[in-house]
Amino acid sequence: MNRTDHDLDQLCVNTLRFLAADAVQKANSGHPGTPMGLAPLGYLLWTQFLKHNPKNPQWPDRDRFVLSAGHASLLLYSLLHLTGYDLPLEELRRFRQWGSKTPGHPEYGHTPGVETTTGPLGQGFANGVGMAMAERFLAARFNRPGHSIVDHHTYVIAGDGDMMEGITSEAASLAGNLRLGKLICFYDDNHITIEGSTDLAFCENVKKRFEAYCWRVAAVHDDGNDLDAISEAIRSAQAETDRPSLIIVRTHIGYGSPHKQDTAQAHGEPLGEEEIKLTKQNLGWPPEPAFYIPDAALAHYRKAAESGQRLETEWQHRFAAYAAEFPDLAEEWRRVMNGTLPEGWDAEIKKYRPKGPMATRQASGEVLNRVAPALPTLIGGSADLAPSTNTSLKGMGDFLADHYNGRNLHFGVREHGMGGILNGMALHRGVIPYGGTFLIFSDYMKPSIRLAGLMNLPVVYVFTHDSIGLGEDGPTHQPIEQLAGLRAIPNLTVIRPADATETAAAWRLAIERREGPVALVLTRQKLPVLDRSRYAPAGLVEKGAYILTETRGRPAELILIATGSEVHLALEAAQKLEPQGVAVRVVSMPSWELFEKQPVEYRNAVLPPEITARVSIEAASTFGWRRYVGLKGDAIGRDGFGASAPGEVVMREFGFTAENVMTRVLKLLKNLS
Ligand SMILES: Cc1ncc(C[n+]2csc(CCOP(=O)(O)OP(=O)(O)O)c2C)c(N)n1
Repeated sequence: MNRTDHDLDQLCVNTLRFLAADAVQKANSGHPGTPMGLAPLGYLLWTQFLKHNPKNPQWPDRDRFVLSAGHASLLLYSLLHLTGYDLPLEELRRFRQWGSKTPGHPEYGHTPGVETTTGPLGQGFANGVGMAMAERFLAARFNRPGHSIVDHHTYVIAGDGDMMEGITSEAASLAGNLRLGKLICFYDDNHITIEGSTDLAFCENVKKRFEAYCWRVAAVHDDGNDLDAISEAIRSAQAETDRPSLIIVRTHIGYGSPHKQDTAQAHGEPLGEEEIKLTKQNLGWPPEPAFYIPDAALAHYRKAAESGQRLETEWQHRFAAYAAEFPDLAEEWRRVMNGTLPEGWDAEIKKYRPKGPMATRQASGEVLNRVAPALPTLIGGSADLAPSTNTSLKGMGDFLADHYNGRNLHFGVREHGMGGILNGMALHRGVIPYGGTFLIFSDYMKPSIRLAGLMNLPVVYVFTHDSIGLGEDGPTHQPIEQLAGLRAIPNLTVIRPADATETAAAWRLAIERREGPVALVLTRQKLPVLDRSRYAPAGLVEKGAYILTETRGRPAELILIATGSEVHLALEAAQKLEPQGVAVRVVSMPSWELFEKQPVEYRNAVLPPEITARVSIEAASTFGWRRYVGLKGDAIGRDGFGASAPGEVVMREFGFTAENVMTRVLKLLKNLS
């Protein structure tokens, strides 16, 4: 490298460093030190290796970049601005301010070029694994000899915090097993976290750990400034096709700061006006103005826009040649990348007639397998519970290292990893991802579910064994507060269908929902199939709640509101109440969220405000049911833990019997009269 190149490199690297330091200083909030340490890597990766087009952040075959250490957001924002994305410098000046495009942590859908929301450590790493899996699946499905239309890398930058979080271990272990050669992760090994040195809590050998996960591991020692060494490491990682790569880069947090480099102070607070001045002096940077971008540096960064345009144009030509030879596949590719569903995809749902009493998990498996042929990029699996969650796609092969076109994913016993990976797959686009486990273990993946909601991702969760009714496995496996917890997550639609027909309707809604995740909550135990010639149609699931049946000829004086398996209990209780002169309405309420979306007229028609005698029945925590039963109503549920015994016994012992419902109802009516 000659002198001029070196100077230009340093200019570009320091531009990044001081944009971060100045922006945090101006906001008086944020994390300056990590972008300063990572600046050389960020500069190299984004100007020489990352295949991206700043003028079209949506180009489908771009490399994906994930900043898992989301607190270092200014590294990403600065790179986006410098390389020519639609992120004006003014937005960096407004870092962390109301309405700016530069929120504290990167947010998907908010800032052009941000591929995922990161901040909760470890999630980004798992997203990267999911993106790399989606890439391999789509490559296997769509590429043809001589035509590679899906062929890109996924790059992740992760810090010590990411490495410490369990989700990273889960996702890394799976990525190694799947031999995801196009996944390249950088570990920002700066020895500092918030409380101080990593020695306080982290002595493990990350290199050996990742080698044990079947990754290729390389280390760049020095001080993270050796551009040649970093380049060499990236090139070798790109040449590796058989294993994911981890590149450990020893960096220094707050690089260049005379008093704060290598200290935890550089992690999460502004350097201070005086220290910034000293740091600029130290690195030969003019103290003024703040947010200084030398013309030569900007010009160099902006070359990314030109080369990106060229790369995309080349890809467009390749795609045109592909489309000429494989018009149907090309059409399908466009469709799946747009996230649109093929015409008539739901024909089999319409035809579905359940054969007899069955668990809703079984109905779910049947429906899933009926729609799968029409949705070639519907892929999913479970955290080692497929036989129980009924999530296997029969005859569609397993997604394995040497078989990336299989549609059955095996996440292993890694719920959290599965949650983060599903998000990454949805973020990649092109696939409809689903993942299953027992409802109780949704707790193990909550942080990822929350992020799916936050990012509006179309991910489907299949949560089975949905109540104490699961029986013998006992209280460790019997969900109580999980439904309430899931319902509290914004933008997650929870659907707990009452029978096979509602399950089919729920799957249709789950597949059609593009703007957020859906959790299907399903029974282990058999349930009767509601006779739709007697009751309202199952399609009404889309309203969230609907009148299933009511006493003929008299206005209802009492409403029983039930979900899932308890709908049958409500019907039984209603039958017993009618001869006693009580006019009952039974409302099936598979989804609170869908009901809340209905116009007030509809909601009032189903739950008329003047009928205050209301009883909810759900074999779970009653938390939240006051919303629908009101202060005068009653909520039948289970607020303590469950117990180990056959399901019917547990249900009976905890009061889920028609007799108990009757008793509670009659008591309520007496109190109200
Ligand atoms: C799941 C999660 N737990 C805690 C935090 C709070 N937090 C943000 S950064 C950080 C320390 C991370 O250390 P490291 O990855 O080494 O980052 P660096 O100090 O290099 O910036 C913590 C604990 C978080 N963002 N996410």
